[in-house]
Amino acid sequence: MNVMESFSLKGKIALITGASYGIGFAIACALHEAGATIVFNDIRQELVDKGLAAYEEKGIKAHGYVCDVTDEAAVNALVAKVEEEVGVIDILVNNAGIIKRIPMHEMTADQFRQVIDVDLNAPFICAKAVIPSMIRKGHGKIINICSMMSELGRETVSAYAAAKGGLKMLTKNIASEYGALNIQCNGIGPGYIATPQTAPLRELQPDGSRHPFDQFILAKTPANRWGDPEDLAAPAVFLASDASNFVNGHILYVDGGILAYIGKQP
Ligand code: NAP
Ligand code: GCO
Repeated sequence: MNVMESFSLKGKIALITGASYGIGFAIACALHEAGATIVFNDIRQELVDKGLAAYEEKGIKAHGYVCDVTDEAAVNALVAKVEEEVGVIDILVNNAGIIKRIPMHEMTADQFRQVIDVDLNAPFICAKAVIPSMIRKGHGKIINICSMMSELGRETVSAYAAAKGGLKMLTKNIASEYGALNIQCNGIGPGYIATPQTAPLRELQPDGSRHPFDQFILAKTPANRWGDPEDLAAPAVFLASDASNFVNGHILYVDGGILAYIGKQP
């Protein structure tokens, strides 16, 4: 096959979870540019409407649904509805996620469970829902949005790190379990990306100076900048396409070099 053609997603149907804005939206736009039909969900109608308007503005006719990815019955119903109204899902991007920044000794078990539920249990639920049709169709691509916290810890994000570390291993296990059936499951590990999720870490100080965490991230990132959601676009197309057919169980870190670097010397 022609190399450039192997990146084409023409005729493919992609479901990207939690993709009304931010990283999911940028990935969905990229998959569309490569030829895929875009299906997304979000947790509230208001977000789905906002997403639909944003896709339309980019000339993309996306299919948007309300669905809580932690609700197994709702996810199964969503997948059945998408199969009926759009077609069988070829590509699943598990993007929906939450974070709670709370010191571990102050975090309740319930708060810990909420993060694990959205960031780890939900990717299991969504992958489980699409795999049977992928097996019948003879191929499938699952991309799990992991994190720096799949590899590293830091203060206040115990639940998030536990979930994203678990998601890395779920990725490897799906690859192991279904690789022989031509299903590839890989992860993308974004570095620090400028989205609403990280906005509190980038807020300007009252005196107009950069937030200390913002300065910390710049000093930890060889690229010397925060990532943009668009930085994840082409890596997602690679992992969604035939170009990556022999790549399975891999986490592609798109982090401006954070994981390679000890940090700026004083
Ligand atoms: P985000 O705020 O985490 O966006 C995630 C989307 O998922 C939001 O629209 C959110 O809705 C939705 N969502 C939350 N819970 C849901 C549920 N139960 N069911 C369905 N949808 C739900 O923004 P983001 O920064 O673009 O993050 C996207 C993914 O990348 C997440 O998995 C995140 O952990 C990961 N990530 C982010 C960064 C970063 O630096 N930004 C880096 C590495 C990894 P609401 O708006 O209502 O919350
Ligand atoms: C935090 C951040 C991170 C990032 C991202 C890093 O509080 O440290 O929110 O966890 O969002 O996941 O890859």
